[in-house]
Amino acid sequence: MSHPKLLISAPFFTPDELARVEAVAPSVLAGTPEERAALPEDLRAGITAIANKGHKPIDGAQMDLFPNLEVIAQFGVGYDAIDVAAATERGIRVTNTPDVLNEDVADLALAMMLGWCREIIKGDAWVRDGTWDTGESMPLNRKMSGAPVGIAGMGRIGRAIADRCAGFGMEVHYTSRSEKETPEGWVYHGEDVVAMADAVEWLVVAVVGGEHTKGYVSKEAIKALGPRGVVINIARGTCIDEEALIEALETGVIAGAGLDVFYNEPHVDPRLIALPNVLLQPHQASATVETRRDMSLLQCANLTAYFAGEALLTPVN
Ligand code: 8YV
Repeated sequence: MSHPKLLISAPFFTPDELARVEAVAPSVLAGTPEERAALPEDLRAGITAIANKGHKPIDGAQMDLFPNLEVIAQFGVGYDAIDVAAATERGIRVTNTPDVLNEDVADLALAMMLGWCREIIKGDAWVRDGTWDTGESMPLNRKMSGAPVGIAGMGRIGRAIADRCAGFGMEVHYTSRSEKETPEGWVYHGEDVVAMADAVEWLVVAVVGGEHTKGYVSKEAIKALGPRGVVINIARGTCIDEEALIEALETGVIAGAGLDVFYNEPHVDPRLIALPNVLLQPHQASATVETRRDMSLLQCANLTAYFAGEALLTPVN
């Protein structure tokens, strides 16, 4: 057997994805830091690339287990699990899988918005459990079209969400490091998420994860959103002050939330699970067959380019 050059660092790959990564180069699977540390030293020395998936951290110490490591290819647009500064210091390149998931992530944001305000899960139960059949009508719910929405983070995913919201006749506000070219009437709030929250009913979080956006949607921003406010998060759990969010949801400071990501996922805070005004999803925004295939293809294309000595397709550093 040829010496492995590629470390598959996470056990989360589906059989299809795994087969695709394994086909790139001779590989070895070591899902936990302990498993990686237990690999024989000469095997570790042969590893030049890591295929990573999921949100378990790869820090400098993990990188140092592989003295000849040159590239880490992340499955996902977010690379907050990887200490990119530590990688750069060591001359290790990092790649991700941007763009191919924009549409799906934006679709799920809108699905959560509509699902929350039109109470689609409750409506389904109303039919299934026979309540409707008794002649009882479901209580009226809330209109989404035309309402003001604030998108925190106008990157590629934020833009795809904003375009969809505009399609629903919503008044679009956004925060971003720089002002973007947008259709007329979209309101730019700089990076001031509190000012934006004050102006909208819906707050959709689409900022990049990582240390610099930790708690970006702060207690003040949540409070500014007000009693009709609904927070939607398809970014990272860390981007919101989750304690402040839970308190605001429990006390009616805001109306509700639709959450696909959490601070300590997959362990969701039981207080969120107990709340009827929260719509919960299992971090599935990019999880369609089509998009996960495209993410996998892009991750493998980066690894293939690396092993062929060609330019990386979507480098991060
Ligand atoms: C995936 C994601 O759930 O792309 C991202 O950053 O969070 C999601 O698309 C994740 O990458 C799967 O590991």
